[in-house]
Amino acid sequence: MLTIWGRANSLNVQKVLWTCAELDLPFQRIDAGGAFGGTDTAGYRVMNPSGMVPTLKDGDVVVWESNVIVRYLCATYSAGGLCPVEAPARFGQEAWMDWQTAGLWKDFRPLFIGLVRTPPPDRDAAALARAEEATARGFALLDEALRHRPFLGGAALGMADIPAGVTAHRWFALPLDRRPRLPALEDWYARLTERPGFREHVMTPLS
Ligand SMILES: N[C@@H](CCC(=O)N[C@@H](CS)C(=O)NCC(=O)O)C(=O)O
Repeated sequence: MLTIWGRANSLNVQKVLWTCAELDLPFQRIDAGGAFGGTDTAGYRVMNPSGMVPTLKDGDVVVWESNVIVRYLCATYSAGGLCPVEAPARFGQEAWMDWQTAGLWKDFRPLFIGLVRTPPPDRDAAALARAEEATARGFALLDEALRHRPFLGGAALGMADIPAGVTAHRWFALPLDRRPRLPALEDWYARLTERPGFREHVMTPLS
């Protein structure tokens, strides 16, 4: 049985929960982070030096950093499935995963936090407009990649779709005044919404 530490409304925790669902892996989830706290203790920091969520324990193996946890689960339990065996295909997917953290979410996070977790009087309209533009550019890049294939790694869902898919859900669910039409991205997102694990763990109210 896997153990996952992290609050269920966290984007990074949702990546791990959805991955477990895709792989039919049973897990217990322990609320941690945000209002739940629990990430400042010495015991937690031994498992996850960053003091963030999520953290995964699989027997004696402890893994932290959400996209690394997704890679670990896919490589361990779905080699040749969600995680390609051949290096070119595998690292092609890994690139999208690193880009989700270092590019797409970095640009999108201020917009998400500003619109969902910041009271209207405290919002910085100029910063939100900049983040909205940068985020739209990021999703346009994903749209371009998805024009010639149904999923980021090719014909079937792969591990690269998980971080990007969780991020896309937040973008589509945000009450934005304008959102560019990105047909390939919209079709891919529609395919994700058909998956029970995505519906259960990712398509939850924004908070
Ligand atoms: N790069 C880290 C980022 C983790 C992260 O930022 N987690 C957030 C939740 S999405 C967190 O722990 N925030 C503090 C808290 O919830 O107490 C990862 O991908 O795991």
